[in-house]
Amino acid sequence: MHPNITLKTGDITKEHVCAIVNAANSSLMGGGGVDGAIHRAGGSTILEACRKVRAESYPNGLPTGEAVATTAGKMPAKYVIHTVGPIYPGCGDRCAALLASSYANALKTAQKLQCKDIAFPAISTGIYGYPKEEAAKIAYKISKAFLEDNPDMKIYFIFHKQSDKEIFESAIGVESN
Ligand code: AR6
Repeated sequence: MHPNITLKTGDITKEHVCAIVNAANSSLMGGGGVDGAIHRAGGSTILEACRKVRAESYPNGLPTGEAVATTAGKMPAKYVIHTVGPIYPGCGDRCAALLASSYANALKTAQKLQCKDIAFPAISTGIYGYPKEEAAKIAYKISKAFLEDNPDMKIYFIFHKQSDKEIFESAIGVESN
């Protein structure tokens, strides 16, 4: 495991990091899963900020693979970085590239905000149906590549379920503990 990457189980809304990432949909108007949890925990200022982003920058919605930051409202994090992962299997031969873009653009956004730590959920692997092992390999590869140029960043992967953490570990070849 890369020394700047940490896997944890828990609720991402409680993470004390500069930025937490939201697995949003392109409307940015909230939803189920981690998106619902983030909007509930952060409060209405997140939705207000998302409405502003839509009106000013993305009238047709945030495209898959892109990322945008808002306040984190009442949560301990400073920012929420919203990204839209691909919907599997409809993403076809672009699935891997789109999921990689979600991770890479979220990391770039955190860097622009001068964040030194960021927490990710397992983007696309819930309601959007992306195979968890494949998604883990992509998340880890993009994170490691980013850390080569940004050795000060700390990256956390937060899993709601212990079994999902174990799938990630086995996908990247790490023993569970
Ligand atoms: N903390 C950390 N991880 C969580 C939490 C939490 N509080 N809650 C759920 N997860 P999903 P997607 C995990 O479905 O597949 C929404 O409706 C969950 O166990 O949230 O990208 C959006 O609005 C899973 O491992 O995101 C979109 O419409 C992971 O987060 C759609 O779902 C991602 O699952 C996006 O689907």
